[in-house]
Amino acid sequence: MSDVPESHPRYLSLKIRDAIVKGVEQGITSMHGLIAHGRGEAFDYLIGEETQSFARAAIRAAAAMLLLAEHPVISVNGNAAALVPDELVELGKSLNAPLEVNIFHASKEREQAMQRHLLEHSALVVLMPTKQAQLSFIDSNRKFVHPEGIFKADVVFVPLEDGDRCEALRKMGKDVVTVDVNPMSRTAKRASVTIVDNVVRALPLLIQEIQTLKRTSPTALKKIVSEYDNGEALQVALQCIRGGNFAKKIMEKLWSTQ
Ligand code: PTJ
Repeated sequence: MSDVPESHPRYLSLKIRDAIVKGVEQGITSMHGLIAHGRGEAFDYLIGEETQSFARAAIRAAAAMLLLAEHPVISVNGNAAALVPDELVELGKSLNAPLEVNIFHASKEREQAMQRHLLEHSALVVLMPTKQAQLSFIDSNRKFVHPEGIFKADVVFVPLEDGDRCEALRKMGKDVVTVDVNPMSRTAKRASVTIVDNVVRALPLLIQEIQTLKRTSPTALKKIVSEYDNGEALQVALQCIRGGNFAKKIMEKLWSTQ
C-alpha cells in the first residue's frame, strides 16, 4: 500500500484509491473497476466531496424503502466489495437481508474471491449467481442470479450499478435503491431511489438512518417514500454540479483565510 502521510490534503481520497487498487490485487475488483472509480472521483469532486442535502433526502427514502421491503437483497459488485465490505455486511444484518455477488465483467474466480472476502468480513449469507434463475430483459452476466436472492427480491440495493440491470430489475417490477455519484447515469435515472454520493460516505449514513427509522410505523415509512421524488433529487444534484459547488467552496475557503 502507498505510504501517504495523514497530513496530505488528499489523504482520504488516496486511501480510498488504495482500497480499490488492493481490490484488484486481491482478485475482487476488475481492472475496469479502476476506470469506473476514476469517473466516480471526478463526480465526487464536482459535488464538493461531501454528502449534500439531496443525498441526505435520498438516504432517508432509501432507508424507509428498505425497511418496508419484504425481501430486500444487497447486490455486491467488485468495486463495492473492495470499498465498503464491512458496511455492506452491517447493512445486511440490520435489514436481515442476504448479500448476493453479482458482477458485470464475468469471472468465476472473481465471484469466488468476493464471496470469501465478504465471509471474512463476517457476512452471514453470501448468495452466488446461478443458472437456475435468470433476470429477464438483460443479456450480460448480471442476468444470472440466485432464486432466493435477487430473483425473489422486491427491493434490491445496488451500489455502483451499470444501467442495464437497473432497467431490467425495474421492468420486472422490483424497486432499486442505488448509490451513484453521477446523477446523469442511466442507473441514477432509472432507479427508484438514487443516493448521489460517494458510496464510502453514503453507506455509514444509510445504516445510521435505518437504525433511526427502525421503530417507525409502516404508515409513516410509506409516507416518507411517497413524498420522495427521485427526479427532483437528481435535478438538485445537477444544479449543485452546474453551480460549481466545489469551486465555490474553494473560493470561500480562500477568502476566509486571507
Ligand atoms: O465488478 P463488476 O464486474 O460488476 O464491475 C463493476 C463496475 C463498477 C466496473 C461496473 O458496474 C461498471 O462498469 O459500472 P459503470 O457503468 O462504470 O458505472 C459505475 C457508476 O458508479 C458510474 O456512474 C460512476 O460514476 C459511479 N461511481 C464510481 N465510483 C463510485 C461511484 N458512485 C459512488 N461511489 C463511488 N465510489
